[in-house]
Amino acid sequence: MKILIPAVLGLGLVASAAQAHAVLERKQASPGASYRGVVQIMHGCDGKPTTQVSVSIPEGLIGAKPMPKPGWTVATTRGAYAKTYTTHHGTAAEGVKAITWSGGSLPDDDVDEFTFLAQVADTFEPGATVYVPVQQDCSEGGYSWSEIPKPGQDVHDLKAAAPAFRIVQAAQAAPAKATSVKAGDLTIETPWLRATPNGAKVAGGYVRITNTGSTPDVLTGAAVPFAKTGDIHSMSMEGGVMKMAPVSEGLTIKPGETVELKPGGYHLMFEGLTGAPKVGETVAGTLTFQRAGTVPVTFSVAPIGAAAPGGQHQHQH
Ligand SMILES: [Cu+2]
Repeated sequence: MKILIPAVLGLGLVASAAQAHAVLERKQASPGASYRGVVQIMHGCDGKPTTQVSVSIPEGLIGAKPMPKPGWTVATTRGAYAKTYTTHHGTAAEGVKAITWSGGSLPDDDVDEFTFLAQVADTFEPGATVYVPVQQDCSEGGYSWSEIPKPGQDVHDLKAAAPAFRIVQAAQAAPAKATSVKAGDLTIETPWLRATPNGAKVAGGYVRITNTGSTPDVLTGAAVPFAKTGDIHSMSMEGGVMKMAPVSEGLTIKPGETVELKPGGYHLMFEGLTGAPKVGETVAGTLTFQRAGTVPVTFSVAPIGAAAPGGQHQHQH
């Protein structure tokens, strides 16, 4: 966290808020993903070396584990979570709530890192900030970097703000598995679906199709195991409202042309859902063309509402 305000420096004043000595190196994590918490200790206490660093693991960071550190003794405190979480390995109702590294000596002028790993609960909403309070003790004195801004309060007004990171949509962090298929003259790239909440009635599917031949082909439908039907829809603005309509004649891919089905445009519309695709899964399905016939494809599943299948551009394989 940068606390210094250039305007204040311009006036030749010393910023009055203490500059944070404890910061998290990684500023973002995604719901359900793992988080590598790297606490950086930037200074000691008024010239005195840091001798102990204690990290409070906030609610929602599950299964925290410290990384051992040469020259330091690590200890953990376990406790019950506020709720039971679903993790990669089952469920967790309790775990490490605090980690303390002690017995070392980090000179005032040096910087060092104290690292833990944890899983981020999938109940966090993108945009949320997660605070990780840190107690820094020195051979003399110490700091409690544990203040958390109240609603409406500016974090820069705090004297000793807790280190923090932000929750971001998984699509920005998790690369999707890209699959490319050739069917006759067609190249079918990056089929993907949007995850749907349980109980959803429809799911959107997207894909990029290039016709490298000399004859047009027509995409007429699609199928996945969790939907009764798969049709092609168009999307257009009508009087300021997005309207979807079935494209009953199918979507023509002319020779030399690339057609991209994507959010806000042409898309596959799966209806009569009997299941819900989950982020990170792959779904075996088919696309049906007038000439190329029924072509097996593997859809990757991006987060609910994602605009693209993954953070990286998908055309490299
Ligand atoms: Cu639709």
